[in-house]
Amino acid sequence: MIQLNIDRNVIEVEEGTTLLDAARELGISIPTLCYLNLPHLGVENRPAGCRICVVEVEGRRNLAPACATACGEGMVVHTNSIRVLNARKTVMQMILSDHPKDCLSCAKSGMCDLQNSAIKLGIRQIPGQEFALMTSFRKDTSPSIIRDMDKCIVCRRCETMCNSVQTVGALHASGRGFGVAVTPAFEQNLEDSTCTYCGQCVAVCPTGALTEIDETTKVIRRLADSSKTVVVQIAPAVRAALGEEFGYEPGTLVTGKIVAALRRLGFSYIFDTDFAADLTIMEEGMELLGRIKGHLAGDKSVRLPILTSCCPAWVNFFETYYPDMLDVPSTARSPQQMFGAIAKTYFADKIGVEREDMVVVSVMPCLAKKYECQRKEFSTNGNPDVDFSISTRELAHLIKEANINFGELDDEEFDNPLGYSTGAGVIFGTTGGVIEAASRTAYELYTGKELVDVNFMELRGFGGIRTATVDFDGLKLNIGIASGLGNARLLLDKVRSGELELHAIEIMACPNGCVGGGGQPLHHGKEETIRRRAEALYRADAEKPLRKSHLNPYIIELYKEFLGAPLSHKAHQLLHTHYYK
Ligand code: HC1
Ligand code: SF4
Repeated sequence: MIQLNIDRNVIEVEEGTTLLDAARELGISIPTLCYLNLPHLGVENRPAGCRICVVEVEGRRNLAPACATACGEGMVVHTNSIRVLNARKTVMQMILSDHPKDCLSCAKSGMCDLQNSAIKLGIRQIPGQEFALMTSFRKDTSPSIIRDMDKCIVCRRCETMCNSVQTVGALHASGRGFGVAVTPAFEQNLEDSTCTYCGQCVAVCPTGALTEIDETTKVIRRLADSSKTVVVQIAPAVRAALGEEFGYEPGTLVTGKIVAALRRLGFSYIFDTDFAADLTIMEEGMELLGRIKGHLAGDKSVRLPILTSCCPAWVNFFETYYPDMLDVPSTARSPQQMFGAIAKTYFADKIGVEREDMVVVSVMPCLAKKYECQRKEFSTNGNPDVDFSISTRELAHLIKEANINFGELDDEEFDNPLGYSTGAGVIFGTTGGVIEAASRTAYELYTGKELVDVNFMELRGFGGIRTATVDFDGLKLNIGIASGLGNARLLLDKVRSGELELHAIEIMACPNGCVGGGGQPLHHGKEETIRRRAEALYRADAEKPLRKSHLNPYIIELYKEFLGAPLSHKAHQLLHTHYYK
């Protein structure tokens, strides 16, 4: 153990502890900007690049970055001496000297770490600004994300997320001095890189350098167009997180208030992606059972395991890295896309609206859903099944912009038929939820028996890679679950090499599933926030009168009136897809 003195407090720490961690243990807050510690993901970003966390160590000539300086025996440290405060201010002024000053119109305004740090440090002027040459980079726009490197402070948090957590490797720092920027290889556009649009880089970016494509203006225009019927669907994970934008604790369920807010915003029909999640289970569950039965009958052409395919960043990832395994994922479309296809056929017919006059908007915790809407296989004659996908954050902006007092809204109910869901549809939003939902239905359809306890506790948890065996009345099904693309890669490599034999695998690109999505209120990867959102979804499930997708009366009606049966020709046309190398 090492003993040192920080701001006149004596503390004993283990060897290797940084000054930042030792100070935090004492309850002393040292500001940071580039530093990001996500122990549950096994990553710590501390390039010691920003220098905002400098502290004074007696006997040393230079100030030391607290995030990257190990405690030493007998050290005497001052975290807020005049010298330290002056240095931090100068460092901030230098960072700002090469940073755009358009905070008022920046997408991250109000939630920007750089802006907040500048406020805390009392920055009122930037000396020499009139002579400074601002570095300017071209903006890079992709279907989901905008890169504005003028606003990059080279904290490299995005690199850590993309490379160490997601193992995608789409972003690297390049250049020197003022010309340094974080970019895909050869400075190509994100769209031409291996980027999956998972949005995890956006979730940790402390400035406006990485933001989502904002579709709210287009949505407002459609809402103002009286010739359009604008239908909205809300993804499972949104209801457990949107409240954070309005001062609620993480994990507060605000489903009824979201419905009420969307009605006030002028949407014609307020529906639930959870309905489509129930539909996904019907299609994917039948596909799973079909493959298992074929496998048991000795059919060598049957591919197992089956992989879930509802996460577009994951689809993007396996198309890039596992082109030899494209027949393994389920062909079921994601709930977002199933919803769009059903809304613009079955529901449009029901209410007598032409496809071209219906606009489908989705509210998603995800940025890759924007890209998914644009995949050409999800459109008819150029008319997309889902017109616009906005993130949870964008919905919060819409509500604030419309001056709606969210906290005072009374709960309202979804419209039917596409607004009714079972508890199985709700848990899609957290890691393990899709495979648990599928197991509830597949169990009853396979065994013909009632599943009394629907809680498959063995499939729940927050570990990045999990395996479990579920018992279908004697048939043991080996299930794999991974969240985070790095974990997905580890799991899939084992499947590819034959080291792991599984029947079904659920994969979600974002660590801990959609609750931790890149479009959610900025969580900076904090596990506790994401965990509480997940717990909220399990609570919502437990409170539902029906908890098995195949019992959803509106799903039963949909098959009876329109689709026929799961995996029917029509179901294949509207609800299934294919993948590209
Ligand atoms: Fe998800 Fe899904 S669960 S992918 O995480 O299958 O985004 O919430 O909407 O489509 O239902 C996201 C969440 C979401 C789809 C569903
Ligand atoms: Fe990497 Fe995901 Fe960001 Fe793309 S969206 S650059 S894959 S972290």
